[in-house]
Amino acid sequence: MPNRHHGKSGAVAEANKAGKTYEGLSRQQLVEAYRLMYTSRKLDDREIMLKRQQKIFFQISGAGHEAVLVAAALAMKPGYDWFFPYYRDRALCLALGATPYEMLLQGVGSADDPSSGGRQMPSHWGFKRLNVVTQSSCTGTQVLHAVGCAEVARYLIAHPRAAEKVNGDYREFKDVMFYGDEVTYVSVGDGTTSEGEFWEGLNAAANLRLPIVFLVEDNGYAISVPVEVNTAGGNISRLVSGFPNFHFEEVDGTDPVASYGAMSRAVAHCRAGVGPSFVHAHVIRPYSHSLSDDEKLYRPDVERQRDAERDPITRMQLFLLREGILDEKAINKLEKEVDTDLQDATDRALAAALPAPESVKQYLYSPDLDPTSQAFDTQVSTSGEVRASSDVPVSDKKVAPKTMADLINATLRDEMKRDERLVVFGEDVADCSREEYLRQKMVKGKGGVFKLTSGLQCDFGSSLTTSGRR
Ligand SMILES: Cc1ncc(C[n+]2csc(CCOP(=O)(O)OP(=O)(O)O)c2C)c(N)n1
Ligand SMILES: [Mg+2]
Repeated sequence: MPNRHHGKSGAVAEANKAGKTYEGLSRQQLVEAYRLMYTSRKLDDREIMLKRQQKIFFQISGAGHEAVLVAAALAMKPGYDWFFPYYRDRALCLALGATPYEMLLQGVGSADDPSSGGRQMPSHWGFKRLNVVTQSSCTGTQVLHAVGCAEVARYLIAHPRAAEKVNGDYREFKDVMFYGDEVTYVSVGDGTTSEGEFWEGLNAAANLRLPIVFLVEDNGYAISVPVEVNTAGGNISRLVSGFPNFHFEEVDGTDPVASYGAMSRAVAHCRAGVGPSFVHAHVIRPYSHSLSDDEKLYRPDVERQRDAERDPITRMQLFLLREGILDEKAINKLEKEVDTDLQDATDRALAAALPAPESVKQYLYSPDLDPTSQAFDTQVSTSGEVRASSDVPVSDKKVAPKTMADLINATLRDEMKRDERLVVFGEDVADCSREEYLRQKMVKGKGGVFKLTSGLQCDFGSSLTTSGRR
C-alpha cells in the first residue's frame, strides 16, 4: 500500500514528517478505515431500528467484525480480486466500494437493489461491479464456489481462448475478465468450520495451490453454540495447521492494524502463486446472532462485558486519539458526517419503488429463450435413437441401441469440443490420474466410475479431467 500523506492538523503533519506507517497503512488510510468501520456499525444500528419498525425484511449484523473486514478490503483489489463473503461482511463490502444506499435498497427489497432487484435476502451481499458474488443462506456453501473461482483464474492462463466471446450461440454471453494474478477471498464463521464444505475447500486449495484466502471470523459462537463445543480443541488454527502449501495467520480481528498486516501477508502469498492462505481472526459479537435471537438467554453479563472491552469501534477511536491522528473534535465531525449521510440514504431507500408484481418472473428464466418451444422438441424411437425436433425426417435405418451412459459421454464430448470452459470435475472421472501410465501406453484408461467420462482425458488432456477427486 502506498504511504500517502494528507495530514492537515499540526499533530498529523508532525507525525507524517516522521513517515510513520502502521503495517504499511498511512494515517489517512487509518482515518478512512475508521470512517468505514463506524459507517458499518451505524448502518447495522439503523437497519435494526428499521426492522423493528417492519420497514425492512431481514437484518443480521456485522457488529464486532468491522476491523478485520475493512483491513481485508484494504489489502485486496475491488473489481479485480473476487469475493465470496458471508452475512457478517458488511464492512468488507463498504470498504470495497458498496454504498450504504445500495445496502438499504436490498434491505427494503427495492427494484433498484443492484444485487438482485429486491429478490435476494438482505445481508446476502452481491455487487457485480466489485466482483462480490452473492451467496446462499446455507452457511459454508460459498467455500466451494470460491475454490472453483480461484481455480478458474489459473485455468484461464492455460486456456486463454476459454475467456473469449464467440458470436452465434450462448458463448456470446461470456462476461469474463481475468488477469492471471487475481486472488479469491472467502469468509466463514467459526461454527461453519465444522461443515464438510469448509474441509473440502481447504483440501482442494492446498492440493492445487490455489490463490485463495480463507478468512475465519471467530466470534466464539455459532448462534448459541460456543466455539469449544463446535471445534475440536477449541481452536481452528491448530486443526488446519497440517495442510500443505498454506500461509497461516492468527490475529486479533478487532485490531485493524494487526489485521491489515495479517491480511496483506496472506494476500501476497496468494498473489505470488505460492498457494492458499488461512487467516484466523478473533472477533467479537456484541449483538445477538440475529434479531430472532436473544443472547442474554445463554451468555452471562460478565462474558458480554469482556467482549465489549474489545469493541473494535471504541478501540479504533482510542487508537486514533492516542496516535494523534484525530482529536476528539475531528472524530465527532467525522461521525456526524456519516450520520447525516446515513439519514439521507435511509430516506431515499424508504422512498424507493418495490419491484412491480408483473416482474415476478424476471431473473427466473431467460427472457429470450422458451424451453417449451418446438426447437427443443425431441422424439425418442424404440431403437433408443434420439432425434432432435419433430420436423426432422425420420429415417428407417436401424441404429445400434445407445445406453444413457453412451449419450451422456457423447454430450460431454460435443460440449467440450465446443467450449473450452468445460472442465470435468467429480469423484473418479479420469481415464487414469497418473498420466504417465497413459502416455507410456502402460494402461488403457478407465473412464471414471460409471464410464460416463470415458476417453475424455485421453482426448482433451489431463488439465480438463485431472486427478484427485476428478
Ligand atoms: C447449512 C446451515 N445450517 C444451519 C444454518 C442456520 N444457521 C445460520 S447462521 C448459523 C451459525 C453460524 O455460526 P458461525 O459460522 O460461527 O457464524 P457467525 O454467525 O457466528 O458469524 C446457523 C447454525 C444455516 N443457515 N445453514
Ligand atoms: Mg461465530
